[in-house]
Order: sequence, then structure tokens, then C-alpha cells
Amino acid sequence: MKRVFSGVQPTGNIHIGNYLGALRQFVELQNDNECIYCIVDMHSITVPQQPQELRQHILDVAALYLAIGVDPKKATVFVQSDVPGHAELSWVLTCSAYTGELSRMTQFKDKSKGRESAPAGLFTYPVLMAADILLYDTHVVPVGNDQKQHIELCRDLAIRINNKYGETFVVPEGRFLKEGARIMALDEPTRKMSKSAENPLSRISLLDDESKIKKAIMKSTTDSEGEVRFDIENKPGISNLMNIYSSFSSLSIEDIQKKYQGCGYGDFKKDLVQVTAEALRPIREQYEEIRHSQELIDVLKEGAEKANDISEKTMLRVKERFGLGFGK
Ligand code: AQP
Repeated sequence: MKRVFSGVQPTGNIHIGNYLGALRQFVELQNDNECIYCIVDMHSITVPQQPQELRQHILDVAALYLAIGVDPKKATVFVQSDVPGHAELSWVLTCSAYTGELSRMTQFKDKSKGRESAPAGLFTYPVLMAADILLYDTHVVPVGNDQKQHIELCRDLAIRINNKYGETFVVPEGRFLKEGARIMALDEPTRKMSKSAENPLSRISLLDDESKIKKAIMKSTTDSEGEVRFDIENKPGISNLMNIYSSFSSLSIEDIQKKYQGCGYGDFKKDLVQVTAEALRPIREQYEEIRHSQELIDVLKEGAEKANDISEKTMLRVKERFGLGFGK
């Protein structure tokens, strides 16, 4: 059985990009694999957070995991900072990473753009992510394809350490979906949809009701041609909407193109509102049931215990390979 690990930051506004690129895979994978799903709160403090809000957002993401269908009987769900091994391993990996490779990470470049000096945590973010993955002897990491570069770095670190210190880590593979792998912002379809973007109409959050979904889709940026045709280069807006439509329905991009031949964007967008609202309604309903339940707290406590058991074993192995500690 393969071990699967992934995580989402509790930075609020979990959106359909997070869902279609990553979270949707969590449910699919839990039946045939040993899955570990984390709420990566330590990653979220690489940018400023309000402490009270962060606590709430941690529980929001945990509830969303369960609402989309992650089953705590099959998968381990926990909060990153409840397992000290993440920070411990992150330091060990930091000592094997190079500033040159970290400064090539596009996410760091994007998030530090225009600043004279950026938080060091933003720079070492991918090392912490590598620690998250390697701590659990992970084989498969389901993520959106914006994370390809980080997964590559994680693999490089694992291989580098295995070569230098002897077999220490499993070298993981990223799992990227073809459809929905990268959902773009609705107002600016050349940028990825993001939780932290200022314009709330740039995204559809998983908990948005039909009226919010309608507002965001009807106002989304398209082009003046008015033809529902998939062409990422020249028609990024409509292509992104077609991608969302296809991901939430049983229709392929070609089916959608045929269905809306000769129709304007208005009709297509109205249908997309319906398709999206229908897909998100059950998630919202489940979420309301779970969010303030004791069950949620129990799941996180139990998850942290299980995750700690696995991570302690890995850290013993790592310390032994690196000669750390006095060898009790
Ligand atoms: N636009 C996207 N399309 C497809 N997948 C996406 N993911 C993020 N944005 C898209 C995937 O969602 C998972 C969780 O993301 P995260 O919270 O760990 O961090 P992120 O990639 O930084 O997400 P955001 O939305 O852009 O958040 P902010 O604005 O806070 O930085 C990951 O698997 C990611 O690939």
C-alpha cells in the first residue's frame, strides 16, 4: 500500500482551485492508499496572520476536509504544528539545501516581489514542505501543478541526502491532475486563483452560495470574440471557465465546445453558475454539520497522535544517519 501525504494552508477562503487541483484527489486516493492529510498552519505564518482568525481557519480547513468526503476512518487528518517532527526535520533539510536553489522558486519570487527584504520563512517555505512530505515516508503527493517546482526540490533533497548519508528517505512523486490542475483567477485569468488575492470576485470559495457564485462568474473576464472555444493562449478567460465547467460536470472540453456552439458567453456563464452551485451545495451542507462538532476535535487529536507515532520513527532514523543526539 502506498503512503499519500498532502496539506492545505489555513489561510481562509479555500477556493475551487484548491479543490479541483488538490483536495478532490484526497477523497479518490483514500480507498487504496494510506493517506495523511495535514492542515499546514506553520506554512501559513510565512505571511502575517491574526492569531484568533488563524485558529478558526485551522478548524475551517479540517471541517472542509471532512465535508468534501475525507473519511477519518480511512485517512489521518491533523494539524502540522501538533507534530514537532515537521520543524525538526525542516532544520535538518535546511542544512542540505542551497540558497541558490531556493532563490529560483517562483512562489518565493512572486511573494517577495517588490520587497527589499522578505521574511526568511517565505524563502525556506519549500524546505518545510519537503519536511512535511519526507517525514511520513510518502510515495505520492497529490497537489496542484503550481507545486511542481516544490515537489522537484523535495525529491532533490531526498536523493541528495540518501546519496550522502545512506538510504534515509523515500523519494516521493507528485500527483497532478490533467483537468483542473491549475484554475486561474476569474478577474485576471493569466494568474492562478489564490486565497490571498485582494479581489473576492477573483475566486469562488468552496462555501460560497449561489448568489456569490453568480456574481463572480457573471463578472469574470473573457474576451470580445464571444465564441465558447478552448484556447488557453488567446482566450485564457473562457478556457478557464470551460475547465471549471468540465471539472464539475461529466462533460469534456470538446462536449462543452459543441454544446455551446453559436451561443454567447451569457448562456454559457448562466449554466456554469448552475453546475458550480450544484457541485458545491453538498459540501456546504456537510460543512455546516461538522464545523462546530466535537467529532472534528476528536479527529484532529487522534490524527496528531498517529502522525506523531510515524514522525518519531523517521526522526530517530534521520538523527542516526546524521549523528545527531547522544544516541539513547
Ligand atoms: N489556482 C489553483 N489551481 C489548482 N490548484 C491550486 N492550488 C492552489 N491554487 C490552485 C493547490 O491547492 C493546494 C493547497 O494550496 P495551499 O493552501 O497550500 O497554498 P497555495 O498553493 O499557496 O494556495 P493559494 O490559494 O494560492 O493560497 P495563498 O494565496 O494563501 O498563497 C495545493 O496543492 C496547491 O497546489
